[in-house]
Amino acid sequence: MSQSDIGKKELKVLLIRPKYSSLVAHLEPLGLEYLAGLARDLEIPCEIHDEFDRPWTFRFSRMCRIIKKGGYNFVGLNANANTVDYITQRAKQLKQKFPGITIMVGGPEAEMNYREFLTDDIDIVYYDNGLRSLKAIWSAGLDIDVMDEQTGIAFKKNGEWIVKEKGDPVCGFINKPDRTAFYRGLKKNYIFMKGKYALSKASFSCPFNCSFCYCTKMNSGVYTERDMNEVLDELEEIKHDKVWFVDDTFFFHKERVIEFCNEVIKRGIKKEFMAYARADFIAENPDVLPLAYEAGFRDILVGLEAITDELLDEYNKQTSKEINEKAIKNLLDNNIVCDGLFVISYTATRKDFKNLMKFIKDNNLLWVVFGIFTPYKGTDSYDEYKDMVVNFKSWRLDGTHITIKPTNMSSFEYMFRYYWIHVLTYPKIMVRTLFGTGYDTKRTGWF
Ligand code: B12
Ligand code: SF4
Repeated sequence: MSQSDIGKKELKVLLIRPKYSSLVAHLEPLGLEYLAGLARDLEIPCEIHDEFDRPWTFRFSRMCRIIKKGGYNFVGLNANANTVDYITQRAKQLKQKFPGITIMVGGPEAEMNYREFLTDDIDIVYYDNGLRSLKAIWSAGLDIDVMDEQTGIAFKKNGEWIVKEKGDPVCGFINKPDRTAFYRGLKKNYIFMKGKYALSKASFSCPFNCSFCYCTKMNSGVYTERDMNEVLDELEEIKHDKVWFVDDTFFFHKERVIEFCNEVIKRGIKKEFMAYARADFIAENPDVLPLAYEAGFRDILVGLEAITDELLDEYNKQTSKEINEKAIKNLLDNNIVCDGLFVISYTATRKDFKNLMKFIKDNNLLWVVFGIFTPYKGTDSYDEYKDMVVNFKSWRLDGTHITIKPTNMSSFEYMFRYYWIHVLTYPKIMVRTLFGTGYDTKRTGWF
């Protein structure tokens, strides 16, 4: 693209969320909704094309049709680790078909690994904390001098990539999301066996440092919290009864959690909440749980990760098997579902798979999610394992594929056992949901 293409444009923006296969959930594209909200405030015509709402077939021709029909001259793509190749390939195709279009990539993968997108066909890569730089460049119609003054973006000047330093961490959003895509996509919205959820985010990054975790590196690795009243106002505005707080650790500062719950009750907000918490917080603070239940918390996602102290130490989790067990018990005693998240190590033995099932049974865990250990680029684990990775293609980086060769069995047997633990656990979730007892945390049987 020539420089003249990028300077001072009347923008018409199409935001695209690439589709990837997911049985666990299909939820609103909250990141892009924040961009759409910004466009709305700046009076820039903008639409979200969420590929999750559309079939797998004719994806490119559909994309082209939408661009043509809407007259869009700016395409923004949301990137995750598992969509990098798709995005770089689509950018190439789009540039061939619409040479005058500006293509920008942002999102979680771009935030840390922006270099992956510095290709001939992409014009701007966005990796800043927050959307201040985007606001400036959109307001200026992509004026090259204004771009040069920003933080956290890479763009081309005279055919060369200019890479700007990332800006400071943020502790809030500069605009409200435009939830049109959420309400429009509600029909297809789901979390496996749980129903439809809106998303909200009340903090950024995580103060801990688990070796496999990408989240803790986000927002320049600085944990910050949004203004509580702003979050509560947002909740009141969401016209939906179930909300998932996608904060990496919602339950961190005890006083804040208590204040949040009291305010929800005081304001009469009647919603069901789901959120992430660490096992040590739940184990140490059972007194918060009755209040959390009263405020509406019904699901707490806990990264239990492993069932041995050795593996937990290796992940730098700073918890233990005992803490995990205590956390599960505290949640179940307080009628809150513990959604146990496990990472299956490449070192897993047959006995480990068996012990995992025993742990789940002994602790009466019903809701479980298993991910295969994946050393995402940008994490400490990647530095440690980058020489051991196999078949590290982007579409395989979704936690359901082997990227490090199992050391204690063949890849075939490992995958078989990985699927088998789902066969052993998921039918019970389905039956219990069918019988309306999926949230009866004291129940142990199948019905
Ligand atoms: C909710 C969630 C999910 C949900 C899906 C949500 C949905 N909307 O459909 C589910 C559970 C399905 C999911 C699945 C996966 N997820 Co996920 N998920 C999240 C989580 C917790 C929150 C995402 C969110 O809503 N953020 C809030 C919004 C506001 O932030 P945002 O999307 O980052 O957008 C901001 C910026 O990035 C930027 N931006 C975003 N897009 C764009 C585009 C442009 C053009 C620009 C300029 C800017 C921009 O602007 C936004 C506002 O500031 C994040 C954790 C996190 N800390 O982000 C992980 C996270 C995004 N997931 C991640 C991953 C890898 C996955 C998986 C692909 C694999 C896995 N093992 O988890 C799977 C897919 C598995 C499968 N096959 O189903 C990683 C991404 C790492 C990476 N390098 O890409 C994260 C960071 C967590 C992690 N596991 O480490 N996920
Ligand atoms: S795994 Fe959870 S606790 Fe650990 S760093 Fe990531 S978000 Fe924080």
